[in-house]
Amino acid sequence: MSQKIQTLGEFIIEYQSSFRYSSGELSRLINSIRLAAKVVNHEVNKAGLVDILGKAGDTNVQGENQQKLDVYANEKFIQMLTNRNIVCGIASEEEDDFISINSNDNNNQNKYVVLIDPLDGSSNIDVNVSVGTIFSIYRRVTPIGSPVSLDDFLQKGDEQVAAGYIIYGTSTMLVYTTGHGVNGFTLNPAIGTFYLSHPDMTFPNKGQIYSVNEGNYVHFPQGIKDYIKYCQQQKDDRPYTSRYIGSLVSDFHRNMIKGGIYLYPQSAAYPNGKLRLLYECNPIAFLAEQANGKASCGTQRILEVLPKTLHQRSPFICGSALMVEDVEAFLHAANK
Ligand code: AHM
Ligand code: MG
Repeated sequence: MSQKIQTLGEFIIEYQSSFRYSSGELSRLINSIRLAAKVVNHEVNKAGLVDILGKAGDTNVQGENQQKLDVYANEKFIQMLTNRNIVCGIASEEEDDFISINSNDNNNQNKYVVLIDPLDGSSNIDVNVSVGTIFSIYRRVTPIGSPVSLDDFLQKGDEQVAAGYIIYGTSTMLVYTTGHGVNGFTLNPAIGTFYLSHPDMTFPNKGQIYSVNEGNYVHFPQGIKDYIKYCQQQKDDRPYTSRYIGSLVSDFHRNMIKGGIYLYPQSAAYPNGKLRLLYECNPIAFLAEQANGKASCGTQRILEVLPKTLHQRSPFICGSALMVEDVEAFLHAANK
């Protein structure tokens, strides 16, 4: 039986009516992300060939070195979303403050804000390892036509309208959800078209992969240490396999397909966890839940956490549902 080949563009049009609020605006927004993804992909693929590697010399709001491609990706995504006039505000890992679009002329009738990590895991670029873009989309809470405010960005993850990532790996994929499951599209670089390659992606309920930076082991909470020991124990389907790329999108992507769990708990360097709640944890958590997985900060669903600041960090435990439940149980037992 021949399978219908569908491009991302066709898919967006076909499923537009199933969006929570259907006006075509969200479709145009996802289309812009698709376009920016292709532009960034082109540059990422050239990274080994042209003199673009190395530090740009700036540091971002978290005090970390920015790679040149971080800067490039940040500019491209912001440009694409701004020029096409489809959002009213953008927050980025690489920007101290959110960006309000057309806030002075009261003409901005757009209702969506985007939060983005333009190039996550960028320390991997120098060594030719996969990196990713993560995005999260909300409806604004302030009145349409007024300037956006911080409240538009500080919404619980549960309020997300859409979220996704682009993985620049052995092939480039765009994976996203609008709250109706998760679908993955692979780029054919020869013609610049994304094709539906992974329809309805789901986590196996349980897997045998754990992904964590074990170099931080001694600083982890006791419950996490206990869980890691449990993963290593010779019993039943254990020991599990340890796989850690150090690039959230890639680790998540592999675990979703094969079954597994990603952990970034509190550590000495990052007492509140390293990952940013708004543009790293929330979009990945939304995808995880839409794919039958789970995401937790240890004591609560990530999507229920009420954000207080734009660049807030959170411990992050995400993956196959039964494995996340196991970690929560270990944490609970250790805290008794
Ligand atoms: P970044 O936003 O500075 O790239 O940091 C986020 C990345 C994640 O992709 C990855 O999972 C994690 O940091 C790796 O951190 P570490 O090197 O501490 O293990
Ligand atoms: Mg990041």
